[in-house]
Amino acid sequence: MKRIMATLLGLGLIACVQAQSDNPFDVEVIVDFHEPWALAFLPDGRMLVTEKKGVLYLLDDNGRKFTVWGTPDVDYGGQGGFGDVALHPDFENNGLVYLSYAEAGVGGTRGAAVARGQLREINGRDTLADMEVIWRQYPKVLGRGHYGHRIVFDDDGYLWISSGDRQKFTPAQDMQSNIGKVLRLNDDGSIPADNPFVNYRSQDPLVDSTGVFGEVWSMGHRNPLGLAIDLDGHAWDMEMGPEGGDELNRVVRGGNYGYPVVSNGDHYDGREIPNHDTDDSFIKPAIWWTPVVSPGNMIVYKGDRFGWRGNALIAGMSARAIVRVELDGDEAREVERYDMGARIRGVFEAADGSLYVLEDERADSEGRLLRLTPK
Ligand SMILES: [Ca+2]
Ligand SMILES: [Ca+2]
Repeated sequence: MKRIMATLLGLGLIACVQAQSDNPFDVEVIVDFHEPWALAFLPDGRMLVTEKKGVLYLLDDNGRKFTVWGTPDVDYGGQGGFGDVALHPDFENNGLVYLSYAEAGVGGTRGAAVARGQLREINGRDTLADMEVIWRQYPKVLGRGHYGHRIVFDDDGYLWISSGDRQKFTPAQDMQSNIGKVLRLNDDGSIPADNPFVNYRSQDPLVDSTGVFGEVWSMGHRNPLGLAIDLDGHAWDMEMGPEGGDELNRVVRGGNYGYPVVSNGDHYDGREIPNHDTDDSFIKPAIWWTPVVSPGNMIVYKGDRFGWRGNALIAGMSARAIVRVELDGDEAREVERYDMGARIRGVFEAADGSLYVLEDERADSEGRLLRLTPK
């Protein structure tokens, strides 16, 4: 069967094959990538796509890929490498592109970082010039998991970063670190004066992590791979749970989402984590999933083309599907699930309301870019 599918793909008949699905959209295969992670649309219709191993591509209208130069070195391995890509809200005037990625530290430690540079053509090559790091996970730790590092701008121009717990559990509840948190920054990485913990001070006089407290918007997050702003300008995060217990949260100012004290999943070694309903001091998820979805990313759909305006769309890796969720105030419910037949790393909305999808991997590819249009 795989061989037949591959042959059909080679003949360009995939649209015909996939049209037999019940999904309310047609699927067009644009181009192949190797471990793609994120995508951002330029105002002229071209796209930036990150590959985890550390390559940033510009993709033109014809699906041709051009390497972008000047990007930072990444620590590739495990869950680490290039992460997200986002444009500054005023990109048309300042050309600024933001990248998140895993960065090596001393003694085998690692951490996510966010850098920005200006997209320019230099000597005929698309280049990110004047790259500067504007944020780092603190502290760097051993291991290559749970970076999180989705980045998104809200309607007021603040930069939001989801910072995973790095598989270290307790730092998600520890204000000496910015891991296991959702963060809100100014576009240059500085701390907005109205963030909830700007006046927090450590009780330990030996601790000097000045600046880290102020970045925090909410805490107690595990591995938030989905981060999106809804139609009201409010942030939501979608987290991978441990064994079970993926969760969607409306992220409120100063909120504590409970990890690792509570989770509707449990540890992989079988040890139980008390469920959310055992402790009212933490905010409960708007939705939780067991069996899990394993989110790649999440958007809130803002166009008109699909009739899904205001809904969250979650890229499901283990679910091998796009999960559509209705958001209503601080409540949410899953309304439909679209089987994609592959692990889905990301779903992205173009200016015209069409959807682009990055696959994580499949039998015959390491990750294709698809375009979805309503039937
Ligand atoms: Ca939680
Ligand atoms: Ca549990």
